[in-house]
Amino acid sequence: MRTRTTGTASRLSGFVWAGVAGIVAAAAFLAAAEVVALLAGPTASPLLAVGSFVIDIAPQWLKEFAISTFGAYDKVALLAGLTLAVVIAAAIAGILEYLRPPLGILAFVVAGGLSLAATLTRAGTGAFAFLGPLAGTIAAAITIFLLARRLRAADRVATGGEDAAGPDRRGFFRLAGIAAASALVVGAGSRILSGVMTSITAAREALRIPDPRSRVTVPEGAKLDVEGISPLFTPNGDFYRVDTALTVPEVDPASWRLVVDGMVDRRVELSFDDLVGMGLDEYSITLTCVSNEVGGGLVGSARWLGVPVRDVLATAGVSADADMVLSRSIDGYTASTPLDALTDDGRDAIFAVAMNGEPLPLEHGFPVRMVVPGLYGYVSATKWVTELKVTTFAEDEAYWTPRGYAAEAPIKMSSRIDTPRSGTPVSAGTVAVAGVAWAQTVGIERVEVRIDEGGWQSARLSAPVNEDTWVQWVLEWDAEPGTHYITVRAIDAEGNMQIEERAPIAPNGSSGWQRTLITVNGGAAPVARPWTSVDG
Ligand SMILES: Nc1nc2c(c(=O)[nH]1)N[C@H]1C(S)=C(S)[C@@H](COP(=O)(O)O)O[C@H]1N2
Ligand SMILES: [Mo]
Repeated sequence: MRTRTTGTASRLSGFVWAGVAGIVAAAAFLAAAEVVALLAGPTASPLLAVGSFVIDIAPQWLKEFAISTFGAYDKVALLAGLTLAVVIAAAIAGILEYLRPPLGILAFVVAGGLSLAATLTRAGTGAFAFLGPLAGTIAAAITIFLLARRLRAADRVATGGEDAAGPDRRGFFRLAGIAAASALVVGAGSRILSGVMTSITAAREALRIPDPRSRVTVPEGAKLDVEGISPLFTPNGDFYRVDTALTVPEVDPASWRLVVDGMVDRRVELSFDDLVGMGLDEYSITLTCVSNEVGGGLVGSARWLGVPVRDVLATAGVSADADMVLSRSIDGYTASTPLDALTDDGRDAIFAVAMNGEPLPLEHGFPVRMVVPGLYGYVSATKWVTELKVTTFAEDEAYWTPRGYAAEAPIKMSSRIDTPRSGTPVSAGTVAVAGVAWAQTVGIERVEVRIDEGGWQSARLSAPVNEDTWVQWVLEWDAEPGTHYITVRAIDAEGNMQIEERAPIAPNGSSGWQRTLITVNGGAAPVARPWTSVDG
């Protein structure tokens, strides 16, 4: 005999299992879409399409929050959040189908429609991209239909007085298990297979880049030997990465083309071999992100092998009325670069194909990206670049322009303290205060350091590689026990002082002098006042 209590318990467990059924159906959706994406092209993968869509429509403050909170893991956080949302929504759809069929199926159809919309709005989707979400929706609808039906049948058996673990509930578990297992196998299998099939990594390893005509000369004294200072050239593995791409675009150098069109005499199309055949040289350039806070890490230096953009533009013949070049990436990202910055003889704007002695890493734009000294990355450093449209600022707008960032954005001179670090106490005595400073296209003349409210002292600079590359600086400090503020500022080769006034990263880059609070151990340390604010 069943009592009222077990009846309620069975109802409750019915809800739970209906939720599980919804999640299994969602897994079936993803697995079916994934296996179809294998044939229809990688952009048909619905979770990633929805993720990319979210990145594009997310308000600017949210993106800034994500970058500042999760740093390089911002995309991992996005995917985790998205997965959680999908799991919750799927469980609700399962319960709906259990209580009010076919509301659950309807929910999956709506979700399928949304993911279809997200997929179709991706740049570079193939003609069959719709097949992924379609297959997913069908798989999910069938799964949820069958599972919820079993669950309801099991309830009827239970209310009819039979044991709830009777044949129908067993049937539900069997079916749910089979569906979940096959979703897992099919989903994971196609992911792995697609990794093997589109092995851009192999293409990159096989790529032979011709020797450059010239190499960067690194002068004696260009590298200071200080523990904790940023290396002169940032190793590729440590180089910051910023882009809107949820998955790294896979561009085969064999089929890569660069198109130059717009306000030109003739449209030009170059293959990878055509480009590197124009003659490679090595350039040392420090790249900086507009999102870099004062003292932040979104800046790095590398030796790039590249071809001047001006040489490529010259083959197309640029109209005198143009004032901007809109560079476009394979994934649809665009940047607006002033035409002058690309054609000036004095500025080494390049198409880069190699970074620190190897082909561009995939996440840094393989096989070809732009690098323009003196302009923030978002207005110049287009990765996976495939098109240059010669145009005007009046006519065209780049990705970040309607999202709260300036259409033109030269890099603001800045200086950074690498060591000592706030939060890592040092011992009293001689302490090397050191870091880097950059003023691309002009060069750093002097770096000055102030301890507490003392006078400004000139730091020793490394020998500059060129005006486009940061310099290292160091100051020996006789540190006394206690807490101390260290402030740094730079002066460029034209005598300009680094801007003291603080500015946020939007709309055109942060400014201000970095000030850091350092604890020096040893002796009787004065007690730090708790109300002292830590700045920078
Ligand atoms: N295709 C593409 N290129 C891009 C971006 C992007 O989102 N997509 N971001 C730009 C920004 S904001 C910066 S700061 C630099 C960063 O280059 P890195 O990731 O190699 O350091 O790339 C630029 N090029
Ligand atoms: Mo950036």
